Amino acid sequence: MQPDFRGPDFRGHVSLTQYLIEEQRRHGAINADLRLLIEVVARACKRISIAIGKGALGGVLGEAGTGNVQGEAQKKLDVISNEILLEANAWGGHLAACASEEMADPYPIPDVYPKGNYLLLFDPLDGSSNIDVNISVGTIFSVLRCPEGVTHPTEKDFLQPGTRQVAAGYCVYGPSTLLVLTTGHGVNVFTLDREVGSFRLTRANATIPEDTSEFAVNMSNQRYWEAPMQRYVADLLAGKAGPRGRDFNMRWVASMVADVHRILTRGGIFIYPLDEKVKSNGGKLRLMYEANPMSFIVEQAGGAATTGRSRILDVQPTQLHQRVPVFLGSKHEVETAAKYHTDANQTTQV
Ligand code: P6P
Repeated sequence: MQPDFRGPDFRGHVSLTQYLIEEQRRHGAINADLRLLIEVVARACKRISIAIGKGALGGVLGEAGTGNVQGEAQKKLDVISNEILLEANAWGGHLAACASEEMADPYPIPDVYPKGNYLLLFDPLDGSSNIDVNISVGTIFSVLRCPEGVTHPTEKDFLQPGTRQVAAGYCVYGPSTLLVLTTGHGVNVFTLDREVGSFRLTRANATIPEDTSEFAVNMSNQRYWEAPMQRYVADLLAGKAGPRGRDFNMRWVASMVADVHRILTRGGIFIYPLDEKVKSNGGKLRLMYEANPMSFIVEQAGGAATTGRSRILDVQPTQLHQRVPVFLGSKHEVETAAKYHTDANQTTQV
């Protein structure tokens, strides 16, 4: 009987490589190319973690003096992280192209290298506005299959709904550096062992509690929210005396990776709703390399993820950098928040 590396006996002793080989050999869940892709991304995240860890001593803090396709000023580490991921993934022969929050167009694998069957999308450094104040940030990635027969993918080849993801993950650069990964068979958490330089399995089959008393939202946007969101949060804030019958706590790191990891660890609901400020853009968070990978992970951990009106993973993308409203986390709480919106829709339709 082959060992089950997800068992409690193996916690902390199983490397990411051993785990991925087990997934390939025993479960047939991944193939050699996808295993290589995940290992290459993990190695790139290790390099990003080292760069971040140097902080002021590495001369990597502050603005890069450039802007990205989102119209945001880039931090030096945004650019460095993006370059690390592009360079790491160029030569392995596992990818056809990459797409990044930091680049307007997809990045085709140079013709000098062999091409593979996967498309990699990433936010190289999510929450980078927190870098200069030493708060946790992260890398988010999503993996799609390249359409059959396409050797030079363009934007339209990336426009696949989140249900087509074959893998997704994030690396959170916090007090410890953690890699959180799903290949569609649950969610596993790996901690970077800096002395050895490898990720070790530290939490197998992570699940999100179905109920919570903790919500994450940027309250300073309250005056811009739609009516259902106003009502939902007002009921949370009313606490024990209100319709929810219990008190709620609030957290907002302004780093999606950090907020989502807290929710993966102890439950909660993360919300970036449609509001008057972001309505013209369709929302704040990007679908392809923020909402979709995080939704895949959250659903694989037993949680839920919706735009408030529909399942995020079902959204058919129309643009590479399109944005969506996001409600994700503890299943029952996400369903409750969504009901405020669907009830409002029915009322307005009457
Ligand atoms: P706000 C970071 O820029 C980000 O994309 C997410 O990581 C984070 O949840 C959100 O934006 C924070 O937005 O409007 O609170 O600064």
